[in-house]
Amino acid sequence: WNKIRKDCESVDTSSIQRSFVNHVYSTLARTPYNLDEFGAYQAAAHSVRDQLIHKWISTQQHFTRSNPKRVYYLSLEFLMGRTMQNCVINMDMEEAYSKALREMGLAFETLYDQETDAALGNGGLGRLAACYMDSLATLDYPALGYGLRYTYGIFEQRIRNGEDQVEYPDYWLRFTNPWEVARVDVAYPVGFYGSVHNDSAGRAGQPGQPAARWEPAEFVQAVAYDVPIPGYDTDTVLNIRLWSSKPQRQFDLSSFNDGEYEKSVAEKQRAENITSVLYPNDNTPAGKELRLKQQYFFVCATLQDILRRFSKLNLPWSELPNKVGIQLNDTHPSLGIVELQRVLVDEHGLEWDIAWALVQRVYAYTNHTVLPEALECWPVSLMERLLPRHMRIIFDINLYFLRSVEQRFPGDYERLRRMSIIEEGHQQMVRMAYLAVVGSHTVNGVARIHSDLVRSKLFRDFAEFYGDDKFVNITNGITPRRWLHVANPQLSALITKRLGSNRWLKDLTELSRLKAFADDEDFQQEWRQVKRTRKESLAEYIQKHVDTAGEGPVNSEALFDVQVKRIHEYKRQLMNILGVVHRYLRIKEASAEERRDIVPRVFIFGGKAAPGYHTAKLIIKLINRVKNVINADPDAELRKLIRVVYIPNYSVTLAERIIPASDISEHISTAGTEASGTSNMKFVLNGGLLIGTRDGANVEIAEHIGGWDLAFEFGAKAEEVDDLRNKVRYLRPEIHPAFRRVVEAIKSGQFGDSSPFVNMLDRLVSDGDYYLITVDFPSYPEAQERVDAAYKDQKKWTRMSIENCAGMGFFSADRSVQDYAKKIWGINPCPPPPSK
Ligand code: 26Q
Repeated sequence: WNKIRKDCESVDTSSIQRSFVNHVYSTLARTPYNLDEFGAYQAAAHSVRDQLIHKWISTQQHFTRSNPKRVYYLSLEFLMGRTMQNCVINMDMEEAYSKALREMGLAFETLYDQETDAALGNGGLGRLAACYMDSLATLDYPALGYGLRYTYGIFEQRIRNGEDQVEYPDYWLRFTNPWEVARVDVAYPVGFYGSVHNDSAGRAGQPGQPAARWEPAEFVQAVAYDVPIPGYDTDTVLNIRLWSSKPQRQFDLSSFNDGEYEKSVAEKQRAENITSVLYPNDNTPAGKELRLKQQYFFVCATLQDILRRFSKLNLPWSELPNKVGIQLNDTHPSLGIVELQRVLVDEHGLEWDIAWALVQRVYAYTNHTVLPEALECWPVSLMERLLPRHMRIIFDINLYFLRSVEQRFPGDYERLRRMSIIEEGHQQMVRMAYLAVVGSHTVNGVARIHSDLVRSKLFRDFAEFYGDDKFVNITNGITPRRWLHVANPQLSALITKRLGSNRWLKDLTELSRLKAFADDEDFQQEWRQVKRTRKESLAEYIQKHVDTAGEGPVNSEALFDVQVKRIHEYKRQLMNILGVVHRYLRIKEASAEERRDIVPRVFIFGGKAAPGYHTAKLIIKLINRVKNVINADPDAELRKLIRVVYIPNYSVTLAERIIPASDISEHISTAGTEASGTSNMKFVLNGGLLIGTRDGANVEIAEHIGGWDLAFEFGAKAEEVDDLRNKVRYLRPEIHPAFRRVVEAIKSGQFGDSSPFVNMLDRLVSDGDYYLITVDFPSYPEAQERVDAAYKDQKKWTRMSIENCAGMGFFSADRSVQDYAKKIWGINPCPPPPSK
């Protein structure tokens, strides 16, 4: 067996060719004569998959034998993007595959474009989970990701009539998925609804020992699909286990006769419904019953799997926290806290307090937002119906928790009301964030400023109660493999050449050695050349794939100014487009003389709006209206100076194209609202500069690159926001004339019928400017002028660009997961034994 297996693992040219040809014939049932590019991709993908699976089996066997404490990363979202290139690069097989296929007359690299993104996430939070899996694998941590295998990922966005977002289903599994392994042998039942009975000992309801029996009324099956994740430059291959819902019983043949047939088909539909669609809400929870079902389905299956693995060790329950750490990616999987308590108490007979102490030592919770409207809350009535036993357990958790608070702060009922997991009111609600705090040993924010706000504002009472140590910061990071090496091979090669090795790919702090070359003339020229190449390639993409209404190609000599991210009021794409209008009006009135001094710009927008988020969709409409008018301005000289592009259907794969092409990117959220942001890191790593507020990770990026002299800062500080909001609301300060002029221009109909926008704009200049656009607006165009001035001095600009990139070592996801491992999980790397 071993000898034959070793044979299968070999990646010399002829083995790769044999494996490729074999997959063309026996997996695809095709021949060289009818093999199109997609078929070639599929065969290559299956061949790469075989390599992946060998290493994956070895890793899992090694973990089982070594039996270390493992960490389980629970996330309702994994925004993976494409897989093939990342796999061959991480396993160091890109050249081998390239050579093997080249000899057969095929260009391996051109096959990458055939792959559909796995887009099982909304944005930052889902992409973060994907980056962390890459880093966990690269650093050989014994980790396992858990998620849901949605049949439909984030919707496909198209722009209708050149202005409005319309959504299309993303049926990504259309042509089978080579990057997963169906595990039909790994399946668990999941129950919903039903009733709760006191257990035989009659303990239910008694303080301290509230065991009971839940009899669900409805069951489905969770079936496992495994997605292997190779580390870079290591044999470790980790696993993401995604659950798919299936009906519990297969069709009962005897019922086909008596009208039961339709019923059983309907039942199958109902079961499969649970994992059918990713909810497209980013930072705005959807209070839908099906979403809550998804969340419970997820944690119920996941915990059965984790506990089955633990039970094989034959250890006492007291050992659970020494073998199992569970990280909650936001509150979305926080029902896992309740489910573990239920299993320990109801199914394994542990005493409440003993079980609860274990639960708290197992879980840790990552918070990704302080926006009050984005915090997850569920109606008690819904929870009671769907999960009656869990609802009772939540009430009990809350009761014991509030009793302990009352002991510390006797008679402080206002405090109890504030801290209660149950929000009282017209409709009782479960505050999932409070549940997550109470059920975890550690809570972390995702950038320093955000973690400070989490501790001092959002969970202030809890920090006072538990002590500050429960609340820590782990600044987000990104994987340099995908976001530099894969996305920007030209820059990666240049850096490797200059540093003399590619060690920086595993230790990103190595980039700091680039600082020494920031003024080097030759290096600067090569650096600029890379950026130029990437801008030209994006210009080409826009020309080919974006509806430019015959406007001709974008000028790749112009400054590329990019804002790509989910559309949200707090991210202030509205302020950006109003700034564009301001610039447009200024250029229009400028003399030929003055125009000679203006830096040509291309404003590039991209991003999806949640389908039900009216204002976000309106902002997309406005951006496109402005775009259509500016790009069609009769003044040809003006059109050379300003151009607007909306790239539809922003995705991981598009990000890999857009980010390396940016000169400046916009991270302009109202201070204190963006938890971290991660694209800011990606842009800077690729030599783009930032314009931004003192928000999220911007603050730390500025520190690490050498201060705000190397980035363009503007706007109110987080500490000022509360006061400013009150001022705007009650005192109505003078609106800056430039801002008024922009609003008037839009209202005058210069960008088409203004009626859709009037409300949104009037709110800004009356008392509804919650995100302080009018307050920050004057300093925003002013910061843009500093950008123009810096860009005119190309030598200075290039130096800044190199210094920016050189300071990014800290923002590797490798550093982030090491922080988690040390500060939160208490786990160690478990590297594979050297292969003989
Ligand atoms: C919740 C309940 C029901 C339906 C949907 C949701 C839901 C889904 C996704 C709520 C929020 C999200 C996504 C949030 C998100 O992406 N947050 C971002 O996380 C990044 C990684 O930490 C940060 O960099 C960003 O600042 C933060 O906005």
